[in-house]
Amino acid sequence: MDLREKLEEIKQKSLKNIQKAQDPNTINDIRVELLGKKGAITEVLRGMRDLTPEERPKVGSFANSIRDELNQAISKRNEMLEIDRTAKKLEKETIDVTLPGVPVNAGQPHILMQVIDKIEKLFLGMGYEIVDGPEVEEDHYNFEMLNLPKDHPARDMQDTFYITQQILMRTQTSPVQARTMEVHDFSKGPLKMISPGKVYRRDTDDATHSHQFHQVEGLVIDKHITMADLKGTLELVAKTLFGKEREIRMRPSYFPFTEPSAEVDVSCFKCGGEGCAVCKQSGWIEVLGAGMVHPNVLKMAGIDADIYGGFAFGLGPDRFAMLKYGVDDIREFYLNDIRFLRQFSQKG
Ligand code: 2U9
Repeated sequence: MDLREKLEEIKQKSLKNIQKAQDPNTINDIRVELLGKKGAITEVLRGMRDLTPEERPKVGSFANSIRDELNQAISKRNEMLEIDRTAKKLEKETIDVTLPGVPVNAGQPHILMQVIDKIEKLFLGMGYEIVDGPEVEEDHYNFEMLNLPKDHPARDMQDTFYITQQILMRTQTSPVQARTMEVHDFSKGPLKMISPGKVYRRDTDDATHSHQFHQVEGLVIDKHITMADLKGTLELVAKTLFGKEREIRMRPSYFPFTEPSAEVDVSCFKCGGEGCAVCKQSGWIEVLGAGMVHPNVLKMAGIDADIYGGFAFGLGPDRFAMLKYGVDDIREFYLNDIRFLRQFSQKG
C-alpha cells in the first residue's frame, strides 16, 4: 500500500470515528492519535523520507490537505457537540411560565389600623400633630385634669381598671391631650393634635362592648376658635370616612370636659338619609362626640381661658369599622381569626 492509500484509509477511518465521538475528550484523543507526535499521520509523513524527490512534495501536499480536512472535521464535530449540549441544557432548564406560582402570604394592616391610618392622614394634612401617651396612666391626667374630680358623678359613667388608687388603665385618650396642653408653648402657635390609641373599660365583653377598644381624640386650642371650626372639621372626618355625600348634624349632649357638648350624627351612608336597617330608619347614625373645651380644663392646664379657647372631639375606630363594614360583633376585631381579617385586604 503506498502512502497515499494509507493516508486515504486513515482519513476514512478517522472521519467515521470523529462522527461517532460523543464528547470533546474522545475527539481530543482522536486528534492526538492522528496528529500528535506519535500520531498516525505524523508516522506516515515520516515514511516520506523513502520517497523520490519528485514524489515527496506531491505526497506532502496530499498529507497536508488530509490533515486540514481532519482538523476541520474535528472542529465541526466539536461545534456540533457543543450545540447539542446547549440544546440539552436549555431543554432541562426550561421553565413553564404558565405554571401557577407559589402564593406569597403578604400581611396587611389590621382593619382597625387601616381606619386609624386614614384618620391620621386626614389630620396630618390639616397640620395636626399625632401624639402618643401612656396606657397605664395617672388618675390625675385621666380624670382630674379633665374636670372629673373624685366625687364627680360622671366617674360612674365608666368603670375603670385601677392598678393602685392613683394609677389606672386609661379609659380615654384625653390624658394625652391634657399632658400636651400642660407643656405646649402657645407663643409658638396653636395646639392642634390627635391622639389615637387603646383605651380600657371594666366592661363585660359582649357583641357591643369590649374591655379594650380604640379611640381617636382631637384637640385644637388657639385664640378665636368657634363651634363653626369644630363643625367644619367633623364634616371633613365624616366625608373622608363615609363618603363625600355625607352631612353631619349636632345634637346637644353632656361631657364634663366640654361645654357646650354635642353628639354628632352622620347621614346614613347606606340609604343616604331615607331610612334603612343600618340607621334604624332615622336616616342618621351617631358616630362622634365633641364640644368646646371646658374653661376649667384650660385653667387646670395653666392656659388663660379668657384669651384661649378650643374644641375637642372623640371617635371610636371600632364603631366606625363596625358600621362601615357591617361587623356585628366588636369581639371579631380582637379574636384575630385570619379568615375574618383577610376580608379587609387592601389589595382588591
Ligand atoms: C381634653 C379636652 C376635651 C374629647 C372628647 C368626646 C367628646 C367623646 C367618645 C366618642 C366615642 C369616646 O370613642 S368614644 O367612646 N368621645 O364623645 N371626647 S369630646 O374631649 C377632650 C379631650 C381632651 C383636654
